[in-house]
Amino acid sequence: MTLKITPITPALGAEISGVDLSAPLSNADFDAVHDALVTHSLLVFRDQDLSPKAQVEFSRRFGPLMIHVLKEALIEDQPEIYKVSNLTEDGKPKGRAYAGQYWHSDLTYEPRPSLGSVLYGVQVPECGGDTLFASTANAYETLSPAMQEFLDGLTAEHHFAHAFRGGSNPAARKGDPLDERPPVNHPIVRTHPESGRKCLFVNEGFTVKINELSASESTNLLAFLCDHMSRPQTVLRHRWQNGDAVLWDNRALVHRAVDDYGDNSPRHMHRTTIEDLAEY
Ligand SMILES: O=C(O)CCC(=O)C(=O)O
Repeated sequence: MTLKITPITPALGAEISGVDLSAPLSNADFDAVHDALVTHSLLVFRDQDLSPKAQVEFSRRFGPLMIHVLKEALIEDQPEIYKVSNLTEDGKPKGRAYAGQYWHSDLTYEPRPSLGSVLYGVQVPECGGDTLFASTANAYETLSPAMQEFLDGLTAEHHFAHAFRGGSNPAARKGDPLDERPPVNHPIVRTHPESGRKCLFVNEGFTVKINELSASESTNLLAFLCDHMSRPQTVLRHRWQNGDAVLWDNRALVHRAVDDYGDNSPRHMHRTTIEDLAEY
């Protein structure tokens, strides 16, 4: 099969055909996929038939896999797979329902956040349940030089519990292990270790505050940056088909799920999350 890469938008995303992720990729194909990820930040592989084991094996080519803090959403004998699902079995949720309905990059509340994620659509709604992705490299590059200079060197606090505070998140519920992860700090601008591009590294979901600013300066600047990151020129909307595997670069993107479907539209996805070993 010949691997073909077709860009989706100028800022981010490409569709890759000619790759079967259920079998081990040759080193040459893996290198091509890896390079395309660094260039486009997000890759769509259509019509895949991915077992949890095959998804884990493909994801592991990029680095060690992270185990999600929400243990009840993991596949029992394959805990590297986090289930995003609104299905139930014997009255119990089959995975995390309506996850990530706020802009975020995966696991920024960890001391070592994620390099990238693979989300595989096992069963997706006929209509709705899209995922939005936005380029944080493009966002940084379209700020004025004065703002770029101001941001360089600042740090922000990230906390898992933040996404569940404020009352606006329908996914919040009792029993979340909110305190299992203490707050951590990260630079708010990071240089991508492979592309060399500077990327904003704050997000609506997990970023609590910019440490060096007053409370109101921090709140307003974060609101501006999150707004700037989600301009239409910077956003790709992925419309899911069963069998889509989407690989994205958490160092260069934020994403969010769209809550426009209901419990009568089954949506069941498998996610793997790759750890980022780079120092910033
Ligand atoms: O379900 C989706 O579309 C995205 C879920 C999400 O945000 C995540 O897995 O981090």
